[in-house]
Amino acid sequence: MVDGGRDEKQEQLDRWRVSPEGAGLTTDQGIPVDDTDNSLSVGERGPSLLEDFHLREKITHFDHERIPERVVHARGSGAYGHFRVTDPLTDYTTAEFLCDTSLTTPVFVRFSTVAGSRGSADTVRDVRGFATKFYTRQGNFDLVGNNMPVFFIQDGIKFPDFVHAVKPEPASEIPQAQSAHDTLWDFVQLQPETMHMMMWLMSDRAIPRSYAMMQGFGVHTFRLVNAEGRPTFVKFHWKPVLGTHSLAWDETQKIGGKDPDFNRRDLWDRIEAGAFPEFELGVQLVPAEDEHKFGFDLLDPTKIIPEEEVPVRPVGRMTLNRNPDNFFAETEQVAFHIGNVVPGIDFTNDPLLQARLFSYLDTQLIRLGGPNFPQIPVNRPVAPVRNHHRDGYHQMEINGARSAYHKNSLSGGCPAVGGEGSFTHYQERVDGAKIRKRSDSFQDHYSQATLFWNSMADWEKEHIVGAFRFELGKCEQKQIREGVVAHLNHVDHDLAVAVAKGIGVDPPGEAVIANHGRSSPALSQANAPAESVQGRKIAVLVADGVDSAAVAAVGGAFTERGAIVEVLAAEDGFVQAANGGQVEVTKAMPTMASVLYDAVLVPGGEASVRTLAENGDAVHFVAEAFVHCKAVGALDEGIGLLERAGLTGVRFAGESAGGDAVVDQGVVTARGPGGDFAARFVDAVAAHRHWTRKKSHVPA
Ligand code: HDE
Repeated sequence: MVDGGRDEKQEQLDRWRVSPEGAGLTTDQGIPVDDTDNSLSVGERGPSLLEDFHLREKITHFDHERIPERVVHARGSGAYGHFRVTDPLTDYTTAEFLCDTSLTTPVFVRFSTVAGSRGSADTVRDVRGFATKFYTRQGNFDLVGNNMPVFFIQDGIKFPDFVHAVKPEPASEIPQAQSAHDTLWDFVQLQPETMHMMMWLMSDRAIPRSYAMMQGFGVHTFRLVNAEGRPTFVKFHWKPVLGTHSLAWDETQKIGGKDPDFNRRDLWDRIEAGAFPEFELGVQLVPAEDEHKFGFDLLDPTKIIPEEEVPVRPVGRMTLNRNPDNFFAETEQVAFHIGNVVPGIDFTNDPLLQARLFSYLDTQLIRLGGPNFPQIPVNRPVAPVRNHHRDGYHQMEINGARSAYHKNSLSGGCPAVGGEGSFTHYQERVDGAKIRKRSDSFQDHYSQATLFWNSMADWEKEHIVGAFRFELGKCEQKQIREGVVAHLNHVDHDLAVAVAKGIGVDPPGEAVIANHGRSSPALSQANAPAESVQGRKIAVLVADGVDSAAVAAVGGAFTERGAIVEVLAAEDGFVQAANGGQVEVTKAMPTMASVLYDAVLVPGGEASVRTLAENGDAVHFVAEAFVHCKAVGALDEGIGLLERAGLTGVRFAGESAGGDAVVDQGVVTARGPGGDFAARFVDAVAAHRHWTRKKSHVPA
């Protein structure tokens, strides 16, 4: 278990950590057990006895092992870490963890998918939750965000409708963890406020390569309040240090079968390997007097503030450096609540946010079985907790005070209220009639969807069109397909036509609204940092006769940069190298697949490549990696396997290349020793994917 740093939260958790080492088996009452494999019975073949307290206790506890899964975000993975502020926000907030650069604040983060059940696959098309609990000295602050900066609906009262639409259909409970079905898209066509979020959901953001390569957003506009009581609007952003990168759609579906735990495993392995995921916290700050200066309402959660209008100011860094010891105790029982704020951070009247303030505590009462869930170790603040709450299911504390009320004189008036540093709600003046009406300032549902579309690179647009076609193509009702296309025609005419053509809907004749032409480059993943290979996985395909020196040299170039190199052969064990030595096989090819790697390398060695060329798994491996736009590398005879895999139309190193690498569309090849192959191949892997590659001719 890697523990990248001790802090006060870890020390607190130590009190509850247990280990079986050196211990004998006991009942829950501490009675040593003589036999846990045979129940107490009358004779060897007779009935079991009710007095077998160990049997009854063991079965009863087992029967009660499950708690309700989260109604949304049921599938998730968590990790501990810490946060440090680098650029203090003292002018804006009294939240100490955002002001004091000497502080290290422990955190627990849970990443999740939204629609699927606890056992669903990681790589489905979905929003990802990104919830962070900061254990600050002023109490817990929970930033319960997503990896997309907007939401499907504007008012929380629509949340049950939305979730019922996206969840499996009520009669059949089909489909699991999929948005591609009639009820979701019926909801969308009748609720055009969803359109901006649907653009994000149909983009590659919905299929992240790794939780360490995903942005996070607080979504709502919050409020910071400084020592003088001055408020500032704020949007919270997490930016992954490794850049924001995604999988290919076809790949995600295959991974769903090959390794449904793909993102969970990736997070776990990164932390165990010491390649700790890191995120920069950023804020967009808007002075209170600028509230109405935008062309949209700051309280509308279907809108972003474009980064070009209000830059994201980096203020701190979070590192995730410790895996949980027990999934249930920590990741399953962690309870996030958007209402957990510390002095200096406050809410706004965003109607989605307001409804959330009710929902999280309510859901935790049912999920965790009573009001004492904040006493569960992972949920406990490191700040002291003293109040007059008493009793309830699973009360862990033995509170010796005679008085459980305020005011009291019997406990010296304690715990006292209103001390220094108490939370004081921002005193916003609000005045109005009680009405049920959506503000007129919330009525523009298309222009930011258009902004998103305009900001995409051509390949991102292709992926979006493909996603709409896939999802709508799964809808049985033609009128739903037509309804969505009609909305897309408000976003962008070309988009609507391209989608319509793929799903048997008449393309709209002309645009409803002219595209405003504005874009925001920060929205495109084409502009994400792509310099590091940390945590990337490279498959090296080998057979007897492989050039082991090439495996060692290229492999070394990756491992020293924090990447993971795995040697795959038809069978596990060792292969004989051309020079007489042995190369250890990491995994047998039939147990793996190209979709579980970021890149593939075929080293030279005539006999090795001849064998691989006869192996359908190996040939398919290369072809599929190519089709998924991954970096593909080959040395010397290894280039023959690329040819065998049908990679025509790519320029390879010729016989006279003289050692230096030839790079074409992310395919890196070289012949002869002494060249720059390793460095160029590292660059090709760091670039993540070569999305503009011409690949439709390769069958995979
Ligand atoms: Fe949540 N959401 N949500 N949500 N949400 C839950 O709380 C809810 C919304 C988010 O890893 C639930 O403890 C309502 C937006 C995350 O444990 C529940 C509304 C955003 C997680 C709930 C929203 C989120 C949840 C289910 C509309 C991004 C997982 C279990 C008013 C800013 C936290 C639970 C974890 C979980 C309600 C909308 C993010 C039912 C009513 C917007 C990351 O309380």
